[in-house]
Amino acid sequence: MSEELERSATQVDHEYGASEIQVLEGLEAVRKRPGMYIGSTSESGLHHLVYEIVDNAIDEALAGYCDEITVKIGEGDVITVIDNGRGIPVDIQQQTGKPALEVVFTILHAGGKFGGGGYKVSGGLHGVGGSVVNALSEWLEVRVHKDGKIYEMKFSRGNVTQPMKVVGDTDRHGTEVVFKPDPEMFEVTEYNYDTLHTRMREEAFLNAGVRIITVDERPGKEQSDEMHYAGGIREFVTFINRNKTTVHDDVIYMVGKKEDSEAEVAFQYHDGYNETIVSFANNVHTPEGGMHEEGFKRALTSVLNAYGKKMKILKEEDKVSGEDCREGITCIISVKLTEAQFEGQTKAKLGNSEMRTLVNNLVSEKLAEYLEENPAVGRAILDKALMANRAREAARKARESIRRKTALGGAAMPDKLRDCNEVNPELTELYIVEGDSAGGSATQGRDSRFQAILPLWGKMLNVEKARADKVYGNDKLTPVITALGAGIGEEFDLSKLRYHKVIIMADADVDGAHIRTLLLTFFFRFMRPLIEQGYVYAAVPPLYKLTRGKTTRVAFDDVERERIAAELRGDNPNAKVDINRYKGLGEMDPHELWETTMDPEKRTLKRIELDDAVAADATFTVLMGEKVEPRKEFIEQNAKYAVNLDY
Ligand code: 1YM
Repeated sequence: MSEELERSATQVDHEYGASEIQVLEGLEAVRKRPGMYIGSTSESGLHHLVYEIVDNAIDEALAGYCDEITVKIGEGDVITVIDNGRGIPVDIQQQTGKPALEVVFTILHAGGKFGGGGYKVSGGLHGVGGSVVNALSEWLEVRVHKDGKIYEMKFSRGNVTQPMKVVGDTDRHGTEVVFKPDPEMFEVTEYNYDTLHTRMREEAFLNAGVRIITVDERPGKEQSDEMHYAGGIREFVTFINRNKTTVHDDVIYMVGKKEDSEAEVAFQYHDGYNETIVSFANNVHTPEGGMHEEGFKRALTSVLNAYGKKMKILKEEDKVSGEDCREGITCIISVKLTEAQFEGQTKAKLGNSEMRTLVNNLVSEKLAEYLEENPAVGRAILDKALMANRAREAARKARESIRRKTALGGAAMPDKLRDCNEVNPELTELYIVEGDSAGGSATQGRDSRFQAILPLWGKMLNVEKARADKVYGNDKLTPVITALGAGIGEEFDLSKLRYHKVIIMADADVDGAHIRTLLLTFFFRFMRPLIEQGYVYAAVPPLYKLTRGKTTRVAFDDVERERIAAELRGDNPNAKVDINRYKGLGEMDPHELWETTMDPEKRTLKRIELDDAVAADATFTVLMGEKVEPRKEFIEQNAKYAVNLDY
């Protein structure tokens, strides 16, 4: 059955103007395998529905007909997207004998982002997502304001429930799409305003001049924002650097075209050490980089070396490496092209080699010019690259000494590590535990066949304020690096990782949150794939212990505490139930710790997810960086989530 469906879906994909039956089967295929079309049916898929509709409005903006888009979450998590473009065409289409509007929302077009076929490009396959969103909505309504009339059409789960009709007069133009995601299709149906807002802000940065308005109308959650950046990706860089101390005032910006393609680059250095390069192709984020990033990196390195020599900042035999040139850079690269090829494991890497040439030529030419005209900026950037070069040399030596120590001693694991017996990393877990006493309980309570324990003690290094060589040589971090076995920084190699679950176990209080944040910052800056691949977890210890007579239970939050207290009392409202708050992990005996926090059958683990590297970068900068004011602000704003500060 499903094979048959797939075949008919493919047919609809390729034969535009399919029959009624095929239309239904096409949308049925979307409902059968929604993940193929929107990635997943989790929260991310739910939000993806909105992006598909917004993409159509953005395409209209790129075509030059629309400059305002509103995205609204209404009561019951109903989504409304409105633009002021030309309005989707309503005239009857030759091949199908139906209004174009109906075709847009009922025929599965080629080029779905997750299915086979090509990718959508601006000016190309217009409106591909409309039918997918329609198929996955309990209901969807569309109203088109065009040529003085309002045209309306309604659907339910992809089926027409009201054919297109004129419902009134208008003096505006544009498209309004309102839909309610089908609860039968999604694991969750509640929208997250911040998620939509962050994505819409990105769209506003990438499409200079387009005004995007986000509104949350749900009772108790009312808020709205208007985003409009005349400066486009320049303002994106300023935004990312907003809490950092910059090395020069200007954001360096360049744009160039060749035939149908366009490339835009904006960057600025700050006084930190990490590099943030965020690239896009046709407004689609390419987290794995690709040709456009390569072109930028090559050009940056060669221009800075040439300029350094010319200005005698670098000696003739000296050279700064690519990494040196990118230390502390915040850079946005955005290319637009007609036939984008996405490659890599997650289709998140741009494969078009002509983009390498385009960006390389653009940056080579324009950056050299810019540095000639702005020698103070040139000097500041080269000084920074030279400093990076020296530190990298020191770091390399420190790293080598770590490697030597590890190699010489064979399995020279840290003294404090209590390793497990199993050696297959897919089956093993490392608990990183705060404090020696909790470490002791964990060591006694664990299942030593597959659980290893590494206690941490003393003051942990804040890597956000330290240079790489200090990090490599740090006596608190070295045991972590050695125990994990996968190296660090540029040499980090996931295939050598000794445990596929790295579990941070810290107290459920502010100090615990601090330790957790310090460790996560370290992983994020120096072992990012560890987080990206989902290997890092936080253990969730209980907050309360409740005792009645010989019965003991634990609770993880206040609501659960009340529920369990009531259960323990049973029919006897006067029964005495002792409630104790755990002050820390160290208070639990080994058995309790195993039962509540370590037993895979019973424990709760939170996987640390990296949805958005830009947002995570900002959070770590604010929490762990130099500036005090933004940190205070962040903590005040997030005080009520204090325990979850780092997720
Ligand atoms: C809230 C969502 O879909 N806007 C939108 C979509 C289209 C047009 C304008 C449009 C495109 C063209 C001509 C064209 C679409 N049209 C089609 C199709 N907003 C939203 N605004 N006139 C209007 O591409 O030539 C698909 S999307 F295929 F019918 F032309």
